[in-house]
Amino acid sequence: MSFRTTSAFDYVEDVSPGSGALPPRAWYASSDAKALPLDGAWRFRLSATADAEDDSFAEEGYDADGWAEVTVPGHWVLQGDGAFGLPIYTNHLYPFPVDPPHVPTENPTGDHLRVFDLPEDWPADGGAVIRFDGVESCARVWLNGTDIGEFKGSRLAHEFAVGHLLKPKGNVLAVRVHQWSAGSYLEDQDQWWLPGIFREVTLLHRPAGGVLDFFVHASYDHLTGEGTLRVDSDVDGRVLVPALDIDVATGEPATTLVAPWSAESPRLYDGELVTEGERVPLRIGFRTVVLEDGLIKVNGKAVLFKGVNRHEWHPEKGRTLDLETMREDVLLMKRHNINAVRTSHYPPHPAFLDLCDEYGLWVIDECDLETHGFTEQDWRDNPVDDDRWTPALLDRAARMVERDKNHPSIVFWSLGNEAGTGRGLTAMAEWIHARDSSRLVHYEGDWNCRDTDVYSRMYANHAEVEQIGKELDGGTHKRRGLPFIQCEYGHAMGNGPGGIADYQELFEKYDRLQGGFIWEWIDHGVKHAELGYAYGGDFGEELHDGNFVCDGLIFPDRTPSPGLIEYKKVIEPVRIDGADGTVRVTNTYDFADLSGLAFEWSYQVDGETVEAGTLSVPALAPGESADLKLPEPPAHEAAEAQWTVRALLASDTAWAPKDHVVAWGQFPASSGVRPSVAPTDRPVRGEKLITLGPASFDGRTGALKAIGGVAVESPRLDVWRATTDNDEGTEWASGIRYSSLWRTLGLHRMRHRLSSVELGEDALTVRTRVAPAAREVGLGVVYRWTSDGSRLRLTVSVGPEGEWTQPLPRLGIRLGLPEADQVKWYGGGPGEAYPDTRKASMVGRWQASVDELQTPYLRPQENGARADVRWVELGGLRIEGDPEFSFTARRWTTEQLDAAAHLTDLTPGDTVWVNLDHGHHGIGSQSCGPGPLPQYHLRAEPAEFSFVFSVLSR
Ligand code: IPT
Repeated sequence: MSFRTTSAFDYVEDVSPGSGALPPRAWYASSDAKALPLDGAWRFRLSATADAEDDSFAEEGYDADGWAEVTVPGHWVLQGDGAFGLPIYTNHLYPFPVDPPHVPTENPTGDHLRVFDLPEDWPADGGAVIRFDGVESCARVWLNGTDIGEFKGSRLAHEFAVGHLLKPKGNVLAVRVHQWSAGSYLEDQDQWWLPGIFREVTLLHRPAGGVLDFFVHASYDHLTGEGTLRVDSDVDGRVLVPALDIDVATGEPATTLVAPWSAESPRLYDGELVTEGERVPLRIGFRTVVLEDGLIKVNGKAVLFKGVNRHEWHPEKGRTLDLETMREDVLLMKRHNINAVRTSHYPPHPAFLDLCDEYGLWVIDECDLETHGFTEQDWRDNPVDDDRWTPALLDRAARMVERDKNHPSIVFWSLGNEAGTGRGLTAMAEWIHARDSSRLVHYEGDWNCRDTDVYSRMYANHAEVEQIGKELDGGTHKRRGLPFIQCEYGHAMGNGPGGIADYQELFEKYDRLQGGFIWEWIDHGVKHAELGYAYGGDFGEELHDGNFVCDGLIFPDRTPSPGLIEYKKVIEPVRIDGADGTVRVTNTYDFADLSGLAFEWSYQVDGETVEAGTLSVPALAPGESADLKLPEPPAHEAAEAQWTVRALLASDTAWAPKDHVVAWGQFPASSGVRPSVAPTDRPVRGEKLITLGPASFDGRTGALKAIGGVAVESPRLDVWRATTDNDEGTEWASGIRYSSLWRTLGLHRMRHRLSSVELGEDALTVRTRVAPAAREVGLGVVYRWTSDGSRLRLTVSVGPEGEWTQPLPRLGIRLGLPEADQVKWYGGGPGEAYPDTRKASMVGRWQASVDELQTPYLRPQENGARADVRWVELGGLRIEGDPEFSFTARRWTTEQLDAAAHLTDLTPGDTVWVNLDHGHHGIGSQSCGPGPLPQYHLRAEPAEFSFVFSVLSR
């Protein structure tokens, strides 16, 4: 019989948070105490198990010359071109047996070594601490051969006192990092598993009489306009705020008139905490967060969160983000009208919170805690309901709150994500409430809201959200008194999310609904030499969740996806609508009046702006509206005309320049004339061809061959689209899986049976039946061609036969053109739009190349449709619609798009395939959430639509 005895490696599987670290405290950059960053190249040795090597590498004089190198901060699996292992992506499944607190014997372990000298001017007196800002998932640390402790809690800071161990030269810092530990059970977030020292390591001098920990309390009384500041500090000192003439002792309150902090006007006052041995800069924002009358109020006002969930992500560096990347996130959010961030699902790099304070974003700071994989066993053995784990949970809560407590942007502490329910969560909430009464507590996993100050849900559908808004949802007594937010909704995976405008309407209609946070900010695609961007499965993981990790509003390179453009429009802080020469402007900010915005009108005829001017709008207060008269419209011929009114920044702000468009509205002034073709020509049968006006058709099949000099792959009915991630759906999350319903029915392999080609007086009529093998259902399709000699009109009539129980993916025609590059159109643009994602589509004249029309979703799928198109010109043809239509144009077929797994699978062919669609099924959000609302369904119903083709003169 053999058994394992206690060993030097037991800490890996120990449920305790660790040993040796200092108590958590506020994270700050001192004005005068020295700091030595230990970033850069470190010696690195990878072992297959935790106990493969002893600790001799930590000894001074150890020869690590033969070791590899990694860059710190960084994840080792993203360095070394695969030599150091590879990333693993799982959503909620643990990539190891659920056997808490045990982890596999195969436990990649990275030994990191760094030798450093103290700078010449490093003070001889005082102490020093070494701070680790983030290490995944468990580390043991030695300095100059002395074991100083070990810790878990990957996205939390840990400090160790090391002053007594330092020497001027040749300090040896050794860090052993294990990929798997007991801590991994608490870190089952939906993201890549990426071991390493991924945030900075810094040596901090601690002067005698220096600052230890401090807590800035800065409240705002909206009735008097006064702010009260009190800085509690472990070490006594003074608090200075020159702009407010404040000079008080720590612990003493000072009250004076102030400008409050809000996400809309993030007023920060520079201050200083001065102790005998140190000066620390403070950035003080005065605001008061309360739960009152069942609402979350800041500075006396209920706020509406227009939020997003942000994971830390960089396509090459993983969760190692530099300051500029963090700033880019914040600027992009601000420029797209986002006012709130949930730091899903762990405390971010502290610098990100500084940026939120500075630029203005409401923050839900979330603890590094998720035990989602236990759902597979009905939450049995869930660590959050097991007292042995509670110290680790409390440690995580304290490390978050203590590190981040001085950020005015944080309004909620979140206990974590998807961890079920249990006593450990209650203990965390109690600790947090006691430590910081100036903020509220969030957690989604307990719908009874035992421990929380808000009723929070994820992916609740519109009907349920409306019930909650109307307070008809029942629930516990406590829950009934709480406001509601959707901490996740609008799953932005691939094409979508659809239906967010319908949510926003509800959020704005019912007071109890205080908004939501789109899931999520960025696609976690990993830059990859062959695949462009890799997702789950691309690294040969035995268990993975595919491209479920690519569900953001921005692509991995941080270019906005259409989802972000749509969200910006849906949440714009000014509503602009109008009719009959009057425009109504409504201020939907929570705090700001409209004095920061300038307004412009323009008048378009057939999509071209013919006149424009400024509009003077009063500085409306939040919630106020004004009806303003527009000027007399210019005289023009009978044509479609619209008013477009824009709200622009009146001057430069910290986050966007003057003239940045914040909001817009468009409304009709006069309607246009539909394209008409008098059927004067008669189809003529030749030897092999039938001719009609400028067109020639195959004499046997009636298929169009050319219009004038433009050869055409004949248009024919098309109902298929390369299924989107939302069409794919998920069994566990939504149960709506159009893709499998449609494929079972055979909509991706429709057969076309020709029944007749009829040459009439003034029309060529081709009758067909379009249906899938093995099924009774079908579509009777009649193509009727007419011409006035120069133009060609096609009218398509569709009549469903049999019993159709499923919606159609799309309904329209597909044709091929031998060459097409530049595309011009009059209709919705500039970006893509589908029935439930079309708020941001603005009617106008647009142009793009065929390549630019493609939206590069990481997993290829239907994309790029321009909606409400009156006409499009491409490949030498002008195509007008009656009624308006939607089009896509690509250098590959729908079938190729459907089959591709990565963008690199798509290679341009010789033909540009053009779909002209009468309708599309809505997009929805059922990759994780509800499907398209009924009004966006494309039912199989009788339909008729026409296109007029003419040849463009070159
Ligand atoms: C929800 C998770 O909280 C989030 O991390 C992410 O996985 C999202 O789903 C899907 O992308 S949990 C789910 C059960 C709704």
